[in-house]
Amino acid sequence: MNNLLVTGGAGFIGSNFIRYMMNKYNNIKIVNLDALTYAGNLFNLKDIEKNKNYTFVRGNILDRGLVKEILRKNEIDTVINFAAESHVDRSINSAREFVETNINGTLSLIECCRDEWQNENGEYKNGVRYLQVSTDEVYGSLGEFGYFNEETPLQPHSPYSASKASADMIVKSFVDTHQFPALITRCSNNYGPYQFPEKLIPLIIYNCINKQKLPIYGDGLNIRDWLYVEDHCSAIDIVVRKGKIGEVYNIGGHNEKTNVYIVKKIIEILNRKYDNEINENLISYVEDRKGHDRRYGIDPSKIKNELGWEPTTSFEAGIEKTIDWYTNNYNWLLDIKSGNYKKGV
Ligand code: NAD
Ligand code: TDX
Repeated sequence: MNNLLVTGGAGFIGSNFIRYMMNKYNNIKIVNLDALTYAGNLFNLKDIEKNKNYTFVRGNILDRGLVKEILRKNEIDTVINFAAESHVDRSINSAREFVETNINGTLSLIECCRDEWQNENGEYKNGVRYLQVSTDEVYGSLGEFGYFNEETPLQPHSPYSASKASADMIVKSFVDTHQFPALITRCSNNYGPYQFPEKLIPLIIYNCINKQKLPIYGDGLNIRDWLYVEDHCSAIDIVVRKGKIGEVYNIGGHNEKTNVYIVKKIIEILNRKYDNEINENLISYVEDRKGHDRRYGIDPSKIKNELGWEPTTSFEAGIEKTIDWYTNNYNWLLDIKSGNYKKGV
């Protein structure tokens, strides 16, 4: 792996991944292709933008001419596709962009890679790899017991998860039909710095700081399996380098919490460290999300046993670090909430 194309690198996980890779390796070049939708933000990579091994290109993964030019000009040997519409609530309001980027965008990207990487005898260039960043949501919802493993049937419920599941099937079909050198990762819920404040954890932090109501959907007992974003980054780094072509790897750290637990934990930490007027009176139970999945839980034994990956940040440490980051970077939150980060873009 020498020349990496990261798509969606100006978003939450993509920007953390680029930072992780730039800090870890000094011999890898990264091109970041991002359309800078509402979720993409160059403020996320301020500390990286001058690195000589890093290049940013504003563009859409659906732009075949641009994607092929990037692949050719930079002799890209590894593509990691983070680019997506990622918010479930938005997909409930309007699914079209999700189909466009998540399904058509993935298809377009892998077709471009195939065109650039495969010769007329059907052989691929040495060492080329494509990694599709997918999600545990493709498996649907669990009952009280059991976990998602890589053999769990796909049963997506939201337009978002259906679009991600469709993309996974397209990628797999290219592996099976064209021996396309792809891998798929399916991670549980991420949290950490630079997450857009529409998602539960940064939204609750922002609202607490501003003493606004803290909306909890339904009874608040839905369960998510939370992973610190840097642990997701280290898992992707291992899978893309050591994973077996054609395989799926689930990523998670057995850290299941109800939404009520998460909200109360954030209140407790902010009350202790930031402002003792932040308290549980701010909690407001609101109408449930349509089709709300009850529980996610990842069985990470494959990635652990086959590739030796394990998370290193406990939830207790990760949530403290995350809250410290948002309170120390409150201006980032303000810029995002006000839309200022889009000025000049
Ligand atoms: P995000 O919404 O923060 O970032 C998405 C990025 O993709 C943005 O920078 C956006 O500008 C860019 N983008 C969107 N459409 C594009 C297009 N057509 N062309 C180029 N760029 C485009 O998302 P995230 O939370 O960082 O998620 C990244 C990936 O990880 C997604 O594929 C998501 O499905 C997956 N994932 C996320 C989580 C999570 O908890 N956030 C968990 C598992 C998997
Ligand atoms: O205001 C809220 N109140 C609330 O109760 C919000 C925004 C969410 N919730 C609930 C819904 C979920 O049960 O909190 C839980 C987490 O919600 P989100 O942060 O929207 O995440 P989720 O829907 O679980 O999806 C996330 O994890 C998997 C990412 O957004 C996806 O991109 C990823 O694939």
